[in-house]
Amino acid sequence: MSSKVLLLLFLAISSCFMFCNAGYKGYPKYKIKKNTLKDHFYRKTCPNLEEIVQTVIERHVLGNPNLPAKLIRMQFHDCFVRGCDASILLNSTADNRSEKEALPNLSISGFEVIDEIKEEVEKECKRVVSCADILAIATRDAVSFPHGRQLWKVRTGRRDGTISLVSEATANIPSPFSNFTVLKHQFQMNGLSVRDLVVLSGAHTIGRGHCNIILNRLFNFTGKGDQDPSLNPAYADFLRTKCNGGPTDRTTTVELDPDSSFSFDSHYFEILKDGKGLFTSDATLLTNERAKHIVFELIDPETFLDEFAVSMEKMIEIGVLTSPKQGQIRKHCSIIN
Ligand code: HEM
Ligand SMILES: *[C@@H]1O[C@H](CO)[C@@H](O)[C@H](O)[C@H]1NC(C)=O
Ligand SMILES: *[C@@H]1O[C@H](CO)[C@@H](O)[C@H](O)[C@H]1NC(C)=O
Ligand SMILES: *[C@@H]1O[C@H](CO)[C@@H](O)[C@H](O)[C@H]1NC(C)=O
Ligand SMILES: *[C@@H]1O[C@H](CO)[C@@H](O)[C@H](O)[C@H]1NC(C)=O
Ligand SMILES: CC(=O)N[C@H]1CO[C@H](CO)[C@@H](O)[C@@H]1O
Repeated sequence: MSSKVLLLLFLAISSCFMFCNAGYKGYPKYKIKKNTLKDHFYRKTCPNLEEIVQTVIERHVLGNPNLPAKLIRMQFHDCFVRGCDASILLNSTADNRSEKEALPNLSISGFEVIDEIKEEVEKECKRVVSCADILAIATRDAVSFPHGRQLWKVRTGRRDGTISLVSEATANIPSPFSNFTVLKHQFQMNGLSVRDLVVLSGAHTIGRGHCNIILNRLFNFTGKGDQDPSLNPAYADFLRTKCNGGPTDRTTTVELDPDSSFSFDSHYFEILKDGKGLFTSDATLLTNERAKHIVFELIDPETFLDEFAVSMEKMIEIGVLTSPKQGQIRKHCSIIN
């Protein structure tokens, strides 16, 4: 090849590095790239880290069985905005409203548990362990606790971001009203496949959602006082006994996976198949043939847990900051240093 061709090739490739990830519609440019997380990043600098996290988490989960759902949702929201950099943990400042304030954060809680773990960790390993890693380990341990084994692997070495903007949360966190095409795209933007989308939606096997998010499906789907035809009619009747279209709908919640909302299992895919997915974003997984096929595969309990581990291990490494030049190790998880 002539040197001119090589130069052109080089220019094409290097400009792609700079611009190909440029995102769409105001998405921030997270680099989806190979990172340098390690199996035991803190082996030397904080050997007891995992034990400390596990001890605090188990105590809290025993007292609050909702915590696993709160934390895994927090982890998802963190990773979808600027990568898994603990930006979700930051408080608003005088200048900037932070991600926590975004509407999609509705009902995210558990921040104080992360703060408590950080405090414990700081006592033993001062300014060594990132809040992003603590969130990842804490989430894994909270969800895993009832199973008596770690459900997925958490590699470590993330650093903490310094920016948290409400506008980015609003733009990047998937909406419960979205259709399959939009969700697929949002996951793709984060390096996640259709399979990951379906598998990770399985996290809706635990936890609850607010009535006001499903009112359209129950009462006025097309503006003609009708209900969403993709919602199981008997289940819609049941939901209307909880969500009545009144003012309490802002605070009333219903289970995402009825009768099984504390067990992290494949039951979500069972009910989804029966038209009992709570949100449009759940039901829409049946509107695509490939996704629907995956839904049916995931009804098998062991397939679900195995695949969830694979997809979760991908999700928790989205856009991580790993170079010492990037980000920082926060002292307090809710403010930058
Ligand atoms: C596919 C796109 C997704 C959408 C549109 C979505 C949307 C929502 C919404 C609207 C809620 C209810 C919030 C409330 O009313 O308080 C919710 C709850 C929840 N989501 Fe998702 N979610 C998605 C994916 C995920 C993923 C990937 C995870 C985790 C891996 C997850 C975990 C949870 C959990 C555990 C809850 C229950 C939270 C609680 O009990 O407080 N979701 N989700
Ligand atoms: C962040 O906000 C929470 C809740 O408002 C508060 O409890 C916490 O003390 C704040 N963090 C810092 C470091 O001020
Ligand atoms: C607010 O966010 C902007 C954009 O990230 C940043 O440049 C600015 O320093 C932030 N201000 C504060 C007080 O955090
Ligand atoms: C999905 O939603 C987007 C945004 O609302 C819309 O532009 C698109 O037409 C929808 N796609 C389908 C297949 O309904
Ligand atoms: C249903 O939606 C339509 C169109 O948005 C609206 O005009 C109508 O008042 C709604 N009906 C009820 C009962 O909320
Ligand atoms: C936990 C948390 O910070 N929730 C916030 C989410 O956004 C709403 C609306 O802006 C705030 O009122 C909540 O405080």
